[in-house]
Amino acid sequence: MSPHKTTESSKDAAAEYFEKNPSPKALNSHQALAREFIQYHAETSPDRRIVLVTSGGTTVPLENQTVRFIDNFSAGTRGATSAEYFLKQGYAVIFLHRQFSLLPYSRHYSHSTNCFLDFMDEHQDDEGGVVVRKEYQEKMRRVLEEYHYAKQNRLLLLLPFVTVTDYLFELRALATLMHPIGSRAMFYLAAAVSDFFIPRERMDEHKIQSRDNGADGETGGQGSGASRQLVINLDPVPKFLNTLVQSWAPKGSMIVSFKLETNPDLLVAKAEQALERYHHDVVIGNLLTTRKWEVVFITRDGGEHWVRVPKTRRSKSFSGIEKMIGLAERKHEQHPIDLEGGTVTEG
Ligand code: 9Z3
Repeated sequence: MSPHKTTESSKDAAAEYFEKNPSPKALNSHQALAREFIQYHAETSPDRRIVLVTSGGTTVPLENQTVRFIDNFSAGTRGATSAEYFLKQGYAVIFLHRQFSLLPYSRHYSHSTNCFLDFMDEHQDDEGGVVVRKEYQEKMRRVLEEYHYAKQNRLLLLLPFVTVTDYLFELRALATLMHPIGSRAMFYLAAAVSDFFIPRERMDEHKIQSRDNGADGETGGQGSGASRQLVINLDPVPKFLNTLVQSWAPKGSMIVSFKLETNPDLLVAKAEQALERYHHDVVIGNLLTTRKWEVVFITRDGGEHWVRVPKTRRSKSFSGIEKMIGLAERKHEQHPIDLEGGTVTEG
C-alpha cells in the first residue's frame, strides 16, 4: 500500500472512530480551559513553548455503565516526572493524565510506600500544630517552591481522562487548539495507549452477568446454566499517531512518541518502524522491565541513542529523565539535533 493510501485509510478510520464513539463529558470544559491557557501564554510571553505531556494508562470499559474494564499498567511516573523537567526548562505544560495517576510535584508524596502522614509529625508545643519531619524538610521545600512557581505563573494545566476513547478525543481537541503557537508546540506522548477497544455499538449497557439471564450482549458469555465463559471481542484502535502528525498538530510542531516493548529484540526495530510510518520527530523506546534506567532515542536522521543511568544512581523513577528531556528540548530548539555527549553513561 502506498504511504498516501495508508494516510487516507487511517484518517478515515480515525474519523469513523470519532463518529461512532461518545466524547468525554468533560471535553467542552477541558477545551475552554486549554484555549484560555494557550491564549494566556501566547499573549503574555510570545516566546513561551508549550508541551502537551500525556501520561498514565488508558482503560477499555467492558460495559457502558462500567463495572469492569481492561487497563494498562502505567502509573504515570514517566509523564509526571517529565512534566516537572519541562517546567524547569521554561515550558508551559498541559498535563493530560489518567485520573488518579501520578501528578507533577505531588508524585513525590503520593502512591509511595510511605503514606503522606509518614512525612508529618505533631509539633512538640502546646498549640497542637503539625510539621513536616526534619529529614524530609529540605526536599519538600524544594518541591514546594517549584510547585508554587508553576502555579503562580499558571504554567501547569492538569486535565484528566479515563478511557482510551476519552484520551483520543482530548488529544485531537488539544492538538487543534495548539495551532496558534505553531512550532512552539511539542507533543510528548508517554501515556500507555490501548491498542484494542470495544466499540460503543457492541458494548453492553449493564454489568455483564456471570449467569445466563437470557439477555446476552455482544461481549456476553457463552453457554448457559450455573456459570459461563466471557468471550471479549475487541477491535483495533485506529492508528491515531498518523492523523495527529498529518492533520491535528500544528505544522512544524515537535512530536515525540514512546514505544513500549517487553522483548528486547523488537524494541529498536519497532521504534524505527513507528518513525518511518508516522513521519514524526522522535520515538523514545523503552522496555517494561528496564524502563526506569534506560531508554533509546530514535531520530529521523537514523540516530539510535541510549540514555542509561548507572546502577549506583538508579532510583524509583528514571533519574536520567533530565538528560532525556534535555535531548527532546534541544531537538525542539534546533534542527537537526546534535546528540553528541547526551548520554548519562554508556554500558
Ligand atoms: C511508554 O512507553 C511510557 O514510557 C511508559 C511509562 C508507559 C512505559 P510509567 O508510567 O511507564 O512510568 O510506569 N508509553 C507507551 C506509549 C504508547 O502506548 N505508545 C503507543 C504506540 O507506540 C501510542 S503513541 O503505539
